[in-house]
Amino acid sequence: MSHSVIIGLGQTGLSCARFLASKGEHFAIADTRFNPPGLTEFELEFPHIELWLGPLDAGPLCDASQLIVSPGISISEPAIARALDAGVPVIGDVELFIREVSTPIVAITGSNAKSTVTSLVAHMAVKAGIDVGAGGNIGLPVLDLLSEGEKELYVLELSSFQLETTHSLRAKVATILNLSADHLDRYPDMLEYGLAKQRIYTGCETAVINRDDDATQPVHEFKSNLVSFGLNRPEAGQFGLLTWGGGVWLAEGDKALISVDEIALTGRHGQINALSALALGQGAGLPMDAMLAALKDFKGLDHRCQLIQTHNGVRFIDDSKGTNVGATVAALNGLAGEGKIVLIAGGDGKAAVFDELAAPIAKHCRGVVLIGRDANLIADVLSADIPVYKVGSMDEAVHKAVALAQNGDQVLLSPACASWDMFKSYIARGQAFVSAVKGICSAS
Ligand code: UMA
Ligand code: ADP
Repeated sequence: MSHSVIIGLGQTGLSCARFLASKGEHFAIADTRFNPPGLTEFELEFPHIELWLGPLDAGPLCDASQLIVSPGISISEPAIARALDAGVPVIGDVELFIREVSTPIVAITGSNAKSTVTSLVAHMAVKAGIDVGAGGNIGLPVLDLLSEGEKELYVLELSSFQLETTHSLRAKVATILNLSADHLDRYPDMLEYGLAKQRIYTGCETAVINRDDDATQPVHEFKSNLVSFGLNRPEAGQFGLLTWGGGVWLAEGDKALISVDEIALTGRHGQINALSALALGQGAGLPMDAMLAALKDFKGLDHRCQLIQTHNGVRFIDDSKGTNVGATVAALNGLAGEGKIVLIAGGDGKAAVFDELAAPIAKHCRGVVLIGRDANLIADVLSADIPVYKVGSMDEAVHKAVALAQNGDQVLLSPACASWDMFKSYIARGQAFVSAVKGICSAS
């Protein structure tokens, strides 16, 4: 009998199991972990479905009619690669989703700013009175969106891992927001990582590219519309910044749309994120007045350059979602102001090279406090002129940062690393920072 094998029993695997069960399809499920996070829920809901835990066995995978692989496990895993070689189709949850819906899709990838821009475009659609669903890598498996019935528009955040197993995406509008080193523990090099992201443009009606980042341009033959965003003055039909009436404005061509002082997102990277969302929203057919209204009240998401508190003239900023070098560079450049920055960084670097941190740290930082597994790798690239301290916990890191900071400075948690060596997630790491900050501020 034809049957699928789902690989991975996390959020994605569970959503795939529920979807296949709702269709009355046969399937089995496998996870390399002996105690995957979805186990208890799965056993309760699907007591009679075959479940294989521990190292993957190529035999049953080669006998499957298709493999539905979760993003957390690589398709180059030997047992999956054997099945692929044997001609077994390998897909993911996003492929199942797009085969199921006919609604227009806004598809968003990039190394950074995906969740912010996904949420902002969805917020723009809500302002326009459109019934919109947002999901994907942002934390809600796409198949879970189906429980609310088909929407008028989907805004999907797609990771390179999800794109690798997606074959028939035909987005109304698609973007690679930016490309910088990440997940090099999963890809042999930047080329392969970038090619996985390029899959977002497959069959799209409009591609939105970043003028300041060539790696966001489609590399394969491309005949659809191309719209760009960037921080310079835009050509006709493109999005950018222009100076008008003594102020700086977000603009489309030579048309000033909204003053940067009126948008709720802050910093240079806030402006670029607003511009990319305008380009995407326009590609999806959203009215400009609703998009501009959304920019006025969308303040950004938690743990992304989020102001926690100001105490004794020092601003404390939680950018725990700064999980790669590109994000931390953007945060440092975007937040730089009159005072200096005391940076708290470090964690699991996912095989990254940290050299690009050196210049913005030399320019903007008063000192750096390092935590986590790859603290020494970061310390090694920093100029000898910058005071660097290595500590063992978030509490110690915040104490040290407070001791270094002066009136007018910012204490910024932007680790340039994943959190997994010390915390359950970037959220737990951000919460640890916030509670340390609150503790210190209330005590002094
Ligand atoms: N794993 C195994 N064996 C398996 C399957 C998974 O060891 O057989 C491990 C992997 O090390 C992986 C972890 O389990 O790190 C989770 O993998 P999963 O595929 O079960 O993850 P889900 O719970 O389904 O969550 C996934 C995305 N996780 C990953 O891509 C690692 C979530 O993105 C996403 O929100 C969710 O699907 C819904 O779409 C998280 C993420 O970290 C936030 N994404 C990366 C990023 O943003 O940088 C790409
Ligand atoms: P993603 O979902 O891609 O991880 P988020 O919206 O969660 O993106 O933001 C992650 C981090 O990226 C933020 O915490 C911030 O440090 C950084 N960031 C925000 N905007 C940009 C940008 N336009 N370019 C580069 N980095 C950015």
